[in-house]
This record gives sequence, structure tokens and C-alpha cells, in this order.
Amino acid sequence: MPTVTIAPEQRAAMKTQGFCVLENLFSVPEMERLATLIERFQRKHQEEIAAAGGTEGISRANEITFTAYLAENDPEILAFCRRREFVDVTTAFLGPDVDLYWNQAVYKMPEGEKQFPWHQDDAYTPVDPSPYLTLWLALNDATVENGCVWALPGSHAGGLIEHAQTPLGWACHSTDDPDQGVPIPVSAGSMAVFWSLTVHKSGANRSDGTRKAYIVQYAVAGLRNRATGEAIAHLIPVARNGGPVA
Ligand SMILES: O=C(O)CCC(=O)C(=O)O
Repeated sequence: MPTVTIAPEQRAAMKTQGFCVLENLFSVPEMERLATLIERFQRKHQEEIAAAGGTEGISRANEITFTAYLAENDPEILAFCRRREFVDVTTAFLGPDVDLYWNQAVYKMPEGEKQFPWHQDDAYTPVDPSPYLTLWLALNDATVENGCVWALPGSHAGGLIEHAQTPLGWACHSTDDPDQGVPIPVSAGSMAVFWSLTVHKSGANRSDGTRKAYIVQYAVAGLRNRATGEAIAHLIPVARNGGPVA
């Protein structure tokens, strides 16, 4: 039986604004357990970044870490990504056949003024079919103060726009205007849902603690690299014919 129903307003928001919020899908203890599993990998990653001189890709030691391939390396995290809640949410927006495309924890430490730039997820690796779905799950409360995500309403509608590569990541707009876009604060166990074409950023973390998110991205089954036409190699089947993959 489905565990999550998408309300008409949430469907409408995805269509017109490009994002919506799903509240309290998971409990705080479930998020604490997931964070414990993730942190074995995140701590190791942080050490590797420090050993490599402080940066690795867009990760920066003691500032922000992007720790990927978690479901691929931990059976409990993989089982989490295949839970009925994800099947229900992703099939509601993507149709009956869905794969897990990418998953990563993004830990944002207290880091002064650095924001994560405005971008579309499609800018990192353009794929077909597009857009896919990004589920930004809060492991602890994400607030404006500690660097929650922000989105530009309606920005998904114009296709992939031009991005420039910056040391902080791909960027399509400057973050100088503090009034641009809307913040999407979410409590632990809730998630911001947006399309891979929705322009989003995250704010600076001006709190004393680490803001912890697990970003899980799902796509219509059979995703291909748009540039090469090749099948994406590491897809994990999650839903077929509208139901979970056993
Ligand atoms: O969680 C964050 O701070 C930003 C992450 C993000 O926007 C992304 O991974 O696309």
C-alpha cells in the first residue's frame, strides 16, 4: 500500500514553481540512524580531502563535503533509498519505472559567508530524459541560519541555461542579491523536492553546528548521458510498474 500521497497543491507547485516540500516523511531517530551510517563515509572523506590539501572537487575540508556512492557501499542505506516512501514520491512525479541515479550527503559546516552557488543539477552532467528528480532530505533541521536550500520559482521551465565553472561549483547566477529566490527550510525527516532543472543554491552556514543533508536523485529508468548517448552505468532499479523492486 502507498505510504505517501502527493497533494494537488504539491503537484501544482512542482509544475509551476519547480519545487515543493514533503513534511515529516521520516522520524528524527530514523534520520539519526541514517546520519550515523553516512558519517562513517563522510569522516573518511573529510580526512582524504584534508590529506589532498584541503579540496577535492567541490568539497572543502571543514567547510562543505559532498560524499557520494553511499547506497552503493552500504546495504542499509541502499534499503533506505528503496523504501516505499521513495517509491511513492518518485513514481508520482516520474511515472511507473524509476531508477536511483545519484546519492550523496552534503555536510555544510559553520563556514562564514560562503554560499553554494545558484545552479541546475543538470549542469553537472546533462542527461536524457530530463528533468530528473532531486530529493533533498534533511538529516537535521535545515534553516536559513544554517544554510538551507533556496530555489528560484519557475526556473525549471526554461530548459538548461548557461553555467560557468567556479571554484565553488557550477554557477548560473551570482549569489550577491540576498533577495533573489525563496528559502526552503525543512525539519529533520522532511524534504525539499525539486526538478534537476530548478535553479537552486544553499545559503551560508552562520550557525554553530553542521547542517546535514542526504540528497537522493531519481530518474525515469534507463537514463543516458546526453553528450555521449551512453547508458549511465551505476543506475539502481527502485520502481517498476509503479511498485517497489523486490
Ligand atoms: O546542500 C547543499 O548545500 C547544496 C547542495 C546542492 O545544491 C546540490 O548538491 O545540488
